[in-house]
Amino acid sequence: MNPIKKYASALAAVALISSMNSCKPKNVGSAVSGDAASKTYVAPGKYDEFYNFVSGGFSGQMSVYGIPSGRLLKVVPIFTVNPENGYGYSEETKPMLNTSHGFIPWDDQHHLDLSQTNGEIDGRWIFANANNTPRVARVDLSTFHTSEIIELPNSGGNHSSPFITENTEYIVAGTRFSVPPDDKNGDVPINTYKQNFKGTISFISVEKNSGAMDIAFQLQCPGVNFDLSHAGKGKSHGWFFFSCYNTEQANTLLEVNASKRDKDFIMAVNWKKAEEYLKAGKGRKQSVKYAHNVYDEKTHTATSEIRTEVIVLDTKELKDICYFIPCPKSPHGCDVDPTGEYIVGSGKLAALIPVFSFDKIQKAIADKAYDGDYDGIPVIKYEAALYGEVKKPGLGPLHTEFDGKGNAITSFFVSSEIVKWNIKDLKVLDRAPTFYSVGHLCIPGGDTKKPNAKYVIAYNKITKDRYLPTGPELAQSAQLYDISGDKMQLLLDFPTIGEPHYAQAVEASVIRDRSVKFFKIEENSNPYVAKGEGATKVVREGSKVHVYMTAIRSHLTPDNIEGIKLGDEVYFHVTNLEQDWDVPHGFAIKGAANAELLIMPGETSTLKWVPDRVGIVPMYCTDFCSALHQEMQGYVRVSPAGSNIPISFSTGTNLPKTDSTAKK
Ligand code: K7E
Ligand code: CUA
Repeated sequence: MNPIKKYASALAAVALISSMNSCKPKNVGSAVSGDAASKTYVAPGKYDEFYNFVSGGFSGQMSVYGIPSGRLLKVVPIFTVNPENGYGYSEETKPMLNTSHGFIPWDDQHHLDLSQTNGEIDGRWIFANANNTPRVARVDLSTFHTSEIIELPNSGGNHSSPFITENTEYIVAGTRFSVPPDDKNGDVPINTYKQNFKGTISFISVEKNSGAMDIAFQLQCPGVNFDLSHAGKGKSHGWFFFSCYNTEQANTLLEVNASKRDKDFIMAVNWKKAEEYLKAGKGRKQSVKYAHNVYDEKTHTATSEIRTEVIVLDTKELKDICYFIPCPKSPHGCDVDPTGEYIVGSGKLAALIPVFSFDKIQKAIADKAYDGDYDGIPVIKYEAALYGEVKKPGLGPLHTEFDGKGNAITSFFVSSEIVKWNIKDLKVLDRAPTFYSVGHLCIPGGDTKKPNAKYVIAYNKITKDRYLPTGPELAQSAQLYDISGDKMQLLLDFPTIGEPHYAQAVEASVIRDRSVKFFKIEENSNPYVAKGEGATKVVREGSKVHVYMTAIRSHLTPDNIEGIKLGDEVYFHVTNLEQDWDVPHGFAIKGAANAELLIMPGETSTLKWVPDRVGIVPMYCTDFCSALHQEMQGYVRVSPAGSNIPISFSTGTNLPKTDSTAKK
């Protein structure tokens, strides 16, 4: 074919797929049966049975729902500043969003994975990826605080992440965009992709007790797009599987140019082998720059350091780490069943679902059943790795979760449905429409060794006619299905925050009793803590003024402050003295160019304020903390730059005596 014809035919193929985007499921009217309401009704005062942690997509946050009610419990800020509670605005939390590019207030958060022990969810942490400026975060599920964020060098768009090994030994981060390595001259023509661009996969170790993350090593791989991944488990523990697309190595119009090959790859990674090479000193130390940010629950303060080295293993030179397995048509989801034997690849443009066998892959490697290599990496023969194909499952398969009873459920974006099929005989058992264009789906524990297959939740991209209209942008949405019987039954729609991608769910009992209720004030080691009202003070250090303030129902101490001058930088270090559950105080001051603080009991938080005019400035508590919450307020007096008004502060008295320079 001449290039123009080839281009045209590829375009036609894409147009066909695009035209399928508007497929609507049939039998819409009969989708919900009469007992759905009772199955999702959680009576007032009763708790939900499951926590559901849902990625926020372009909101950069994670939201937490109760299942089966679909009630929103909390939004946890991870990569995006959150004025609601001061995350990323308070002096203590700003370092969490530091990167090698400086402070970044936003990211695109796609996947979450709960920590596991022996392949089961242990309820300690949940990890999150950042898809724009490559990072991985750890959220502590005793506080629901983001505790740690690590940036990833040699990467561009951390999409296939943060998938976890069965004992949380590692979480991985595979780059979506291949890019020139950070220590190479990146000032190259973009069309030198094939020569200069590399794909990097990071293995981030997680310390057993503290959860502390560290980049253990990186694998330098051919320049393709890594999309999703899952770890082996059970018999395949020690292996990791990544879907890749753009094996065409296109750098422009990927819609067409990365959709040409009949098959792309799933990359199987023997990470135990990589560990051996690492121990044997086969890694190359590479100088790079990446941020590592840690939040300390004792000082209630984050610190950020820039690290300058990673160890890179070259998978072209170091044999037996990586193998490519052909997988039809731009694979997206890459999911491993609870036994660890079956690896499911979902080609976005494929009309079937290939299921690969771990045993067959091992045999293929032993027999060298290869179809040559791709950029130095052996390509296993498709048939040699294949267990079988699910025929005509639907259009546009994306992601698969498992029910632990020998079945898989796959989402289909184009045909807007979820489809249940049997892993052994690869027969389709049931299908249910989604409204509409489902992306990820989630069964509690559905990517672990022990799923709890009561429900599946579908996270949809398009809602069209499902909710009251809200202008051009409609609500994003999740849908809950009962999968306890043979037939999947739609129970509930609930809107989500941001755009939901992957989600995790777990029995509430695994997490709820871990909740920290308040921070012990005697353990507060923030350098600016005031452990009682007697310790409050206002201290001038040149043009910086530090206010050591306390909050308790229902006053701030001090609540009258004078002697602030134009040109000062004022730091309000507010300690919440309460020692009881569910009594946060807020703090805000007029004209502050950031956000409020929301201070948990026993915690200290700091708001920076630069006054911009002379006058009296109100400040107050923002959280309705008691019947006299509206009384929880005070004033700051701002004087001209050259003024000689001394610093003074008080609560409940009018000391100091009336200032002589004040106008009568
Ligand atoms: Cu399918 Cu970013 Cu996991 Cu979304 S990705 S759907
Ligand atoms: Cu404290 Cu309102």
